Amino acid sequence: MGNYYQQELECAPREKIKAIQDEGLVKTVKKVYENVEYYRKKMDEKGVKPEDIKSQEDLYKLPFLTKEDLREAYPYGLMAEPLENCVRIQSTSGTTGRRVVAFYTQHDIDLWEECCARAIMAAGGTNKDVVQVSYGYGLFTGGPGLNGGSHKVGCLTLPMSSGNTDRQLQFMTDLEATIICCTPSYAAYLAESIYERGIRDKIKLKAGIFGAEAWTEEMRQDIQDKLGIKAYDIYGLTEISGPGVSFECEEQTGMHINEDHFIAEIIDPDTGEVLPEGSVGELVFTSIDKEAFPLLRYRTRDICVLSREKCSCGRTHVKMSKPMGRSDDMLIVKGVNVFPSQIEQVLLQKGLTSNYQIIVDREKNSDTIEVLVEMTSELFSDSVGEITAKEKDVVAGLKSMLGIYAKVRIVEPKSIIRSEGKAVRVIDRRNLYKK
Ligand code: DLL
Repeated sequence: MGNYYQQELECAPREKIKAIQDEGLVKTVKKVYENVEYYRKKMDEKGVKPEDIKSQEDLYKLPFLTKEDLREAYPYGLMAEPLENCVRIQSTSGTTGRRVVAFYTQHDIDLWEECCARAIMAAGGTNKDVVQVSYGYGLFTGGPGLNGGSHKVGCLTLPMSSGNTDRQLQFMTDLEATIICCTPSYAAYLAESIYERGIRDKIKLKAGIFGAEAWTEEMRQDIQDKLGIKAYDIYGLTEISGPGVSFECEEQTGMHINEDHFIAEIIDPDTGEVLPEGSVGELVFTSIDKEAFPLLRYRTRDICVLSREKCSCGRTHVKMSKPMGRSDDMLIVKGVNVFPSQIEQVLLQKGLTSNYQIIVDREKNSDTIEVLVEMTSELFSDSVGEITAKEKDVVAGLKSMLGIYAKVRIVEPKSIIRSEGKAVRVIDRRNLYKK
């Protein structure tokens, strides 16, 4: 039987979970209606009052919330607590301008870190473990979330943050880290570096907790074989708290959603209709016990399936499959959320055309992104030197917009294939989503 952080809640009978969800939902709806004008307006527009929501069977009556709402309400428009009660913000990576910002009270931080503690214990973690946290720290939720979870379990925590592979490997071997938390692509890169350096026998890892981006079963197998560990998936998003919204147990057949904190629905991304259990659709979350930033029916844009099949680990919380794709065009490149529209904005700002193509690939387990853009007729007559200077200028513009390096190639007019219907803006050669 499993290793739990909060066994009573993680393995609670369904009726108990439903009771917790119903109570939390009613409370949260009332709270946001009374304290957040943005919600009040949205609910009034839909003609729904807090009294109409008596249990999760009434959830469908509430309006959806999207990333656009969060951007519109930026920065404080959705905060449900007075500022003096809030202690932290986190934010999504890579977007300039109107970012998505989430707020936390101390209660919200505790709740989030407890979810991460559950994930660490589900991966076999105890207070005897040395946990190396190699997700980025800062506005990104990966580092702070797993760091907090590791503290709660009582593990010795190495707050490495991302990058600097030499230093990562030195600490990993010197301190004999037993659990590593990072993106799956970085885990694969670390595995390769360990072999290159011939230090495999110095590695004491037993488990890895990998998420923040899509990864395949083949990648899991490869990382497990190379490092001799069990590799666990972890899912989450900044808007809902961060990593740990759901996590894998030893069965490795999907991620348990922390249902005592979040209600999950699957909807048809085109019509918004709630789909029956077992359907593939867009995942929607409602938080039921967050104070500062409770979100009702937040559309994640992640496509997946939920399963209530009994799990051998003893946990009763519903499981979600690995995300199978997105219902919008967001890409995750080097752990950074990238929208093609941001790239287009930079190209147009720099006087280029909107005939472009984005090619995402993976070389040596590291994501690469290349932007091909057709030159304008004015540029066509320019010298090679001028074109190279323009490319560099766009590289700098993209770096400042996205925070990552993207290769830029200015190509001849009309050389990017035109499609009959929707333009094919993105070619993702990584094939990370299972079809
Ligand atoms: O990526 C939070 C996180 C940090 C999760 C560390 C796991 C580990 P955001 O930057 O807001 O938050 O990005 C959220 O990333 O909607 C998914 O599309 C994607 N994503 C997150 N985890 C997974 C996963 C963090 N395990 C967006 N598999 C989400 C596939 C994932 N995609």
